[in-house]
Amino acid sequence: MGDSLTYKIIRAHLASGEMTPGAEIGLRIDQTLTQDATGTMTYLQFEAMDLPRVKTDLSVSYVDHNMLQTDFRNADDHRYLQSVAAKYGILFSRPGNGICHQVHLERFGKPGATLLGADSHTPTSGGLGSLAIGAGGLDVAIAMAGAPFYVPMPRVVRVLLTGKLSPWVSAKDVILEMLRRLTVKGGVGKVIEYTGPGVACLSVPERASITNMGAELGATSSIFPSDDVTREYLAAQGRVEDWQPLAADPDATYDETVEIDLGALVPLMAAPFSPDAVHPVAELAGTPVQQVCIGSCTNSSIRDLETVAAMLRGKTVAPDVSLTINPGSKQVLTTVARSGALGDLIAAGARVMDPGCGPCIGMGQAPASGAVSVRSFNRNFKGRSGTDDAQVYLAGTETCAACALTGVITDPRDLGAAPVTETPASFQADDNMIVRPPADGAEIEIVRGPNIQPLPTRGPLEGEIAGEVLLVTGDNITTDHIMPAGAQILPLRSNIPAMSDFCFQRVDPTFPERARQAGGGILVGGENYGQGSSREHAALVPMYLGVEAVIVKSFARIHKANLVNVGILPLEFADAADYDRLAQGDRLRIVGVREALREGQPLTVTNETQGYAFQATYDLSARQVDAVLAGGVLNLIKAQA
Ligand code: MIC
Ligand code: SF4
Repeated sequence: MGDSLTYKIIRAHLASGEMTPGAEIGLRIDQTLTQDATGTMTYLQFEAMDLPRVKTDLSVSYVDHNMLQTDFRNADDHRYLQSVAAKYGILFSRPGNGICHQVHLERFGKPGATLLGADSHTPTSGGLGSLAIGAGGLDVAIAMAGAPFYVPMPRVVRVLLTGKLSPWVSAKDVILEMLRRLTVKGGVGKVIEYTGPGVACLSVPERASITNMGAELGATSSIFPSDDVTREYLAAQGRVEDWQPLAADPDATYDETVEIDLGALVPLMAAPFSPDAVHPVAELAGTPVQQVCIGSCTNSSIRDLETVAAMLRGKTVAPDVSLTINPGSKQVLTTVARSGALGDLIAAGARVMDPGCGPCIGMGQAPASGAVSVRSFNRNFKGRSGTDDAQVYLAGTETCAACALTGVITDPRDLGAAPVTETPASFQADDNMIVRPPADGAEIEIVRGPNIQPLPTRGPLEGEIAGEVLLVTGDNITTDHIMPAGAQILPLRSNIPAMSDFCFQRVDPTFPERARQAGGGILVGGENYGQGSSREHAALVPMYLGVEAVIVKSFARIHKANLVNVGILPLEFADAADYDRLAQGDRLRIVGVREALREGQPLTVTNETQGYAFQATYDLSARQVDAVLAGGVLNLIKAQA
């Protein structure tokens, strides 16, 4: 029996553990990436490890999320990141160079390499055959220190692609179809591996749109083989030497198979407020649209912008629509500027902005009250756009441009013949906005503005956890619910005390005050708790507010790892029915915690308010138990040193 591509790359990077699905493995990491919103915490943690230099083959620090610079804080963060990069041997991608995932795909992603990124959409580089995984900042800091990354050995899903996309149907529709079938928790614990004859019809940026949004399935990663199409892409990037052919063995075995006939797909769209609320565009057609946003790490490639330009050429954006465009990178922007497509976009009335995340993370361009916004992005969680009651839909670039032209949700197939765009044979590959570190950074001073506050810490886990249930949430709670982003809060990413005022702001604005009054407590949630962003702030801030345990029906992977990393105990209901009995304000007590964790025994949780007890379990490796007992991974590392 042969290996899947996922198994081949894992086998080549296995540092510890058995390749049994669900069991913890240690993976050697070749490359890391960070972005500014998660980067400051990551590097504060790397600094705490007291090493002279990173030990990876390549580490890149990108600035792409927060570039509004409404005051000194944001610019201070950029300066801090640039100085840290120079000191520790990290490449620094300057603001304006583009979205981390797009730039990494263009300039650094490598078939067969492992990439760990402090951002959930890191699997974008899976589009060229890299095993790319998103993680919390501390895990990335540890990888930069040369230690393995620990993750449950994934199950591997084979997606067999057959046929060929019809005109007006794009790669985005492939991943929306996956979300329609598997839902936002369908990928948890799995790597999604794309195979089959349909693969060859997809370009690398199209493959990357698909692997990017595998994050919305909750998947550990998504990956395409490295073939002639990959070779051509890398050659056009002037780095054909990074290419190697890679694919699953012909007799590879998989845990699951999903079949998609590309030819049978139609333009799809995710309705508010979840990326898996997928419908054919035709079903939603006619709804008036007030905003269209094109960009984000999912759909901001040269192909995307050339397609929009071809559709808009000589026309004008509908009078009630504001169309914004964020190119994915400087390379994309320069290419469309030189080809003339940029002129077509501007002439048609598009508002062209910085290459960066922009409206995707609520950094400007918040829609009007109750407005319908159609976006080529990957997340439409309530309030993420900056407007609580905005109705955000997710679609491919073709559908977005069609809506911008007509002012209503429009199936692009109603517009006649699809535009034909040409991919340039070589790209504007210029790394002049990447600052390379000096050979020796010992003399470099790290520059810290007043917004960069020290990391909060906690002591070891006590033998007894007692406290009140601070909040009971439903299923699929995202890290955007726990720790929102946006223009008001992102500048505080290096300042946990200041961020804590916004914890669970959109779920219950009284939460931070109540948590402080109660001196901490316990959180309760449903299925897939903590899906979405990798931001470790969603664990650090509750820890700072005194949360000691989170009890849920199930966790999303990255958030659970982040809880362990900061020393919050992640527990699961042994019987999901117990979730229904708990109420906010109930006092819970768990005794003998340390012994039970050491022996791998379930915990008994006594509800003192209602007078009953229930069982809670946990799925933690021995390493994770040690981390929780120590009060977090940094405490553990210090103790071991
Ligand atoms: C996101 O898309 O939510 C982000 C912002 O890129 C996050 C990272 C962050 O919160 O800084 C992610 O996806 O991990
Ligand atoms: Fe940036 Fe949006 Fe991509 Fe996150 S999902 S990295 S905010 S573009």
